[in-house]
Order: sequence, then C-alpha cells, then structure tokens
Amino acid sequence: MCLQRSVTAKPFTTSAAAVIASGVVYVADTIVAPATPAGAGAVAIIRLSGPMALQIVRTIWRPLRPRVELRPHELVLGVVNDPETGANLDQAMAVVFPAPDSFTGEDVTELHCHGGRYIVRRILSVAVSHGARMAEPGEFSRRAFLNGKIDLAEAEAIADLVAARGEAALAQALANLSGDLSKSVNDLRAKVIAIRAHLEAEIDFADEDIALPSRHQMADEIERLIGDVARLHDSFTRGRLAREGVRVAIIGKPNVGKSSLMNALLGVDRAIVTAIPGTTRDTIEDTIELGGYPIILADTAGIRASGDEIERMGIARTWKSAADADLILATFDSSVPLDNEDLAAMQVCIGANIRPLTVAVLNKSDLPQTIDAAAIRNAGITAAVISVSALTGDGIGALRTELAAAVDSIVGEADGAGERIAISRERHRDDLAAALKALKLAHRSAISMMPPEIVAVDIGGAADALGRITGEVTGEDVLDAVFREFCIGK
Ligand SMILES: Nc1nc2c(ncn2[C@@H]2O[C@H](COP(=O)(O)OP(=O)(O)OP(=O)(O)O)[C@@H](O)[C@H]2O)c(=O)[nH]1
Ligand SMILES: [Mg+2]
Repeated sequence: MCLQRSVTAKPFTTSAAAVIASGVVYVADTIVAPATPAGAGAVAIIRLSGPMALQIVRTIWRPLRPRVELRPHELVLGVVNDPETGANLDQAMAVVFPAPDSFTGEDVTELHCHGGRYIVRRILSVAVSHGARMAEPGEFSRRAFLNGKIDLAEAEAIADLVAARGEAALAQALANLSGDLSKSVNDLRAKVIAIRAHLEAEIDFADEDIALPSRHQMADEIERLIGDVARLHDSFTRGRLAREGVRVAIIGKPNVGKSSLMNALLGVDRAIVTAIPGTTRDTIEDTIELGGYPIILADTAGIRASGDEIERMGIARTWKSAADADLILATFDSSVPLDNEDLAAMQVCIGANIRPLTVAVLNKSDLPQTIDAAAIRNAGITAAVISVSALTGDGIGALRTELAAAVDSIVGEADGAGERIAISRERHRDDLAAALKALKLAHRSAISMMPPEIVAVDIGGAADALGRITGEVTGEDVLDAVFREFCIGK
C-alpha cells in the first residue's frame, strides 16, 4: 500500500547543498518519510536522509539509558520528544547509517517507533519542524541512484520486489536487484562500445597500418549482439507474466458451471451460483498462484444470443476477457449434449484466432455423462480435455496440474532460449527495441562497406539505448518517469 503524505512540506532553510551526480543536479536537503505502510502495526519506521538526519534525531530523540551513544548500525532504545512542548511522543529505537555506507549514500537515520498513525504523524511533523522536508515518492531510491549506490534497473527491481505476487516475480526481482540484469546489459553495452572504438580508430588512423577487425568480422560481431539483445528483449513476456500474472478466462454457455469452477479453483465462494442460466452478469476476477506465477481467473457471463440488455453488456465483457486472456478454460456441461450455444461459446476459443491456448473442461462429471473428449475434438477443439465436478471437487486437482502445465508452456514459448534473466518493464523493452533497430542498421551499413562514420552513428545509438536501461545514459525526464511510480518512503 502506498503511503499518503500526511505532513505539509516546509521550505528548507539550513545547509542544503547542490550535488551533481550522474550528470543530474539535486539539492541535498534532508528528507523524511515513513518507510512502513500507513495503518496500525507493531512497529513503524521513519527514515531520514541528508546532512541533518543525525542532528534531527539527536534533537528529537534521547536514549533511555543516559550516556549511551548512537553508534553506526546499532539500534538503541530511547524516547522521542517534541522539544517545543517538551511532550514525550513515543518510545522508539534509533539507528544511524553514516554516509556513504547507507541506502542513499547520505547520512541516514531511522526511528523505529510504535505503529500508530497518530504517533507516526506527530514524529514526522516534529522532524519537519526541525529542518527535514517530506520526501517525494521514490526520493530515497532516486538519491541512492544519484549517489551511485544502485543503478536504474536495480532501483526498479526494488519496486518489483515489493510488488512481487509469486515465486517467479520474487526470484526475478531478486536477481535483478543483485545486478544480474544490469550486468547482462552492461556486458552487451561494453561489446557495442568496443565496436565503436574500432570504428573510431579506423576514422582516426585511416592512413596508418594498424590491425583492426575487417568489416565482415565486425558484421559477424554485430549479428551476435543482435541475437543477444533480441533474446533479452523477448524475455519481456515472461517478465510480464511473472509481474502481472497469467490471465485465465473461464468461458462457456450459461449454466455449465463456470462460477462453480471459479469457486472450486479459488477454494472460496467468490462468485454467485444458481440454477438460473444467465446468473453471472459481470466479469469477476480473483487470483491464485500456480507454478510460481499469479493466475488471474476471470469468471464470465455465459455466452448466448438471447437475454436482456444487462446480460448482453455482460457478454460483451466476456469477449473482452477472452481477448485479453493468456489462456482460456472452455467449459462444458458434460451431462447434456453439445448444442449451438456451446458452439457459439467455442467461437471465442477457435474463431478469429483470438487465443490459441485453451483447456477444455467437461464439468458435472458427477452426473450421468452425455459428452466426452471425442465430442469436444469433433467440435474442433484440439486442447487438453479435463473432466471435473465443480460440485464434488473431483478432477479439480488434475485441472490445476493441467493449468500449471499450460502456464509453463506459455512461459516456455516466451522464453525459447531458457534465459534466466527477464526484463519486466516496458521501458526496458522499448530501449532494447531501439538498440536492436540501431544494431540492424549498423549491420546493414557494415556489410555494405559504408564509411566508418556512418556505421559509428548507429552503433552509438545502440550504446545509448542500452545505457538508458541502467541509467548510464539518462536525463531528468527518465528519472522522473521511473521514480514517480514509487511510493513515498521508498
Ligand atoms: N451436479 C452438478 N451441478 C453443478 C456442477 N457445477 C455447477 N453445477 C450446478 O449448475 C448450475 C449452474 O452453475 P453456475 O456455476 O452458476 O454456472 P455458470 O456457468 O456460472 O452459469 P451462468 O453464470 O448463468 O453463465 C448450479 O445449479 C450449480 O449448482 C457440477 O459439477 N455438478
Ligand atoms: Mg456464472
């Protein structure tokens, strides 16, 4: 949960210094924010960063036992006090992280107080009245980036780690935070820059007899780079699935048991179930975890031609859910013969190539059976067929296994090379696409023996695009866009 700003920022008056880092100037005043979410809890952490971080804590907090000194990285129990009124506000632990060995690279202090909204608000307001300013969203991470503690991809990995909804997203974010993605991008960029150095040598020493790679060798190297950059670019789908989840739409004609199936998969009574066809009017979504991926299940309105206006609007949403889905559970009532309504619902799966990946579910296996897997195949669905009873729970385990296998196959499709590293952000994908485009142009120029100046322009474009991912090449606008997404206190 993102924290809301609860204390009005006060103009900063003391010892603000202009710091120039990574080509970006920032005013190194002292910022403060809760590092824990709003709401009641056992403990809340208030973090300060900047030149006055230590001084402010020394003013508003004193150790419980006299003459105990605050030593770096050691928590000390004490009392937070409002020096203006003399009132004690809370018992709290204080800890200091002197620059540069802190998250932001500046002096950082933390107060670990009791987790009450009012306590936190009071301590923040006392810190602000002693010279701190309420931090903007992502400002701590932005300072960590500007002071060279983390690169841009690692800063984004922190946000991904906090937002992770399953094992796959967690593993990916941790790997990226440990620098795996940055290393891989930096290695690619170093190779691109080496090619540019050769081109510059060719330009500068055109008349001299020095050994440089031939144009064909250069084109071969660019081709290898194109392959590597393309693989990283294509890992976006896997990264997206881990971060956002795999969308699964439960589709079928009315009354086949879609809502019952949704409830059985979730293990809770989430969707309304009745014997009246047309019960579900709106798409209902909920999430389970399978194979380390969040699975966003969507129960939909049964597809049929008749129905009132509300039902027709619901069915329009069903088509949208199907179009947005990564996977479709085509659901049938196996106790009655297939009919035109089933076939119409199946158009979602087989018609117009909306989604190729489908699992056919034959529900109501507890009743006398009228249709089987062969009937489904004859109707044109080639997907795996699973027999279940949403009522008794029979076959739900097998359906989960089949779903996990289908998720594996979607992820595997997105990850042909078995890469471990994955990008999860559109920003990375777009920069990699720009690098790819520039490398392809450079390749074409290299094999058509264009002058080195021409090849160098495209190679430079590829190096810049790769540099934008880690923030090696960046501007304030990119930083604003990246850190705007963060919560206050991150
Ligand atoms: N015997 C039996 N009945 C089931 C099973 N699953 C669902 N039903 C019954 O079938 C009826 C319809 O179930 P729903 O889950 O509401 O079906 P639906 O596909 O969501 O229907 P709509 O929302 O109208 O499209 C209810 O009476 C359920 O109790 C099953 O596995 N076995
Ligand atoms: Mg329903």
